[in-house]
Amino acid sequence: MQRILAMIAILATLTMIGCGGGTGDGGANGAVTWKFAIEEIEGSVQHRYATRFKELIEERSGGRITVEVYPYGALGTSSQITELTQLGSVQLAMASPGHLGSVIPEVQIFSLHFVFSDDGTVNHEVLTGSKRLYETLEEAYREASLHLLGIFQEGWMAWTANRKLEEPADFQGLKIRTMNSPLLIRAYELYEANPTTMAYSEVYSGLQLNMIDAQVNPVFAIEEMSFYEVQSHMTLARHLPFIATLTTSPAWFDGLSDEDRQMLLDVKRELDGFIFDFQRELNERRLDVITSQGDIEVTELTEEQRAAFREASMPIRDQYRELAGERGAKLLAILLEELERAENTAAESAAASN
Ligand code: 6CS
Repeated sequence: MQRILAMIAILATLTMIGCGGGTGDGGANGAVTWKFAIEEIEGSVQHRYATRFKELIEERSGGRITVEVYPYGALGTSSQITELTQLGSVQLAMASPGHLGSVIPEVQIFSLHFVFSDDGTVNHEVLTGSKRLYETLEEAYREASLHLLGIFQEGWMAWTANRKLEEPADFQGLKIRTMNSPLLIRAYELYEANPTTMAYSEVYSGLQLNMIDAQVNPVFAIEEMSFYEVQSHMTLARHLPFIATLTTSPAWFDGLSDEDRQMLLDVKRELDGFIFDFQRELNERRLDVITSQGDIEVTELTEEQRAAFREASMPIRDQYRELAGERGAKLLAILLEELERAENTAAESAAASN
């Protein structure tokens, strides 16, 4: 019931600000508005993505297109934003795979621990450059009434907790909040934790009131959501980069003029590199804030400690194949192959430059 009431409130807001009609061919000069909902607050990686997107689209369309950015909270939770995109009430929205797992099981490939390269540049190349990965995943998005426009990283996920987390056994019984995805739950069950899901906006109070003991998010988010203020330990395990996807309403995307669609694709391509550099710098800066201002012990796991987690996480690959079916198995094979190829290329060019 609460969910239905929340959706009604959001739809009422959209009606007030003018949803459908405002996005069509618009007035006499063809003016249109593109509504862009994000899952993070101002100052975040997604916010920088959306504001740069707005600047570029408005500039290149000569002011004909206005992009309205709705930060986290304005139009509801991640799941509600996804529903609005499926309905076509917003044209563009960020959708973290961590919240999409029950809608698109295959996307949980981006929640697998210790599958990605330790080298962020290698991950970047594969996530933004692999046509096979994109096309296979886009098929699955379409079946869920979404169009997949882009995939990008927001930085390594880090664990914060009220205890040290240096080996899988440290997770035993730990009430850790994860995003709302069946595979993420299973991933932490493999470490014998007691995972639970809740909305992003409730995590801070959940930690403060000891309803949960731990959470997992990229460093920039741990800083801006103040999670580090209510936790005693932060662990950098590089088990998984936080990956976001940019989605659009399929009907809207297909109905764009050739010129506007090309402009959109060009801007998206430009943002691939822009956001990769931005998140790297932002995460570094925010880690400095946490270590210099926070009363939290920050630990970077050694390779030996990471190896113990990697081993404990291995069964998750079969669980993913089970949950995501044939297309999921195909996606995992593609991802592993592409990562290996990109790592070999990176190693070759490093050797050549020595
Ligand atoms: O933990 C979450 O739910 C959220 N974390 C980030 C960094 N972005 C969006 C997501 O909803």
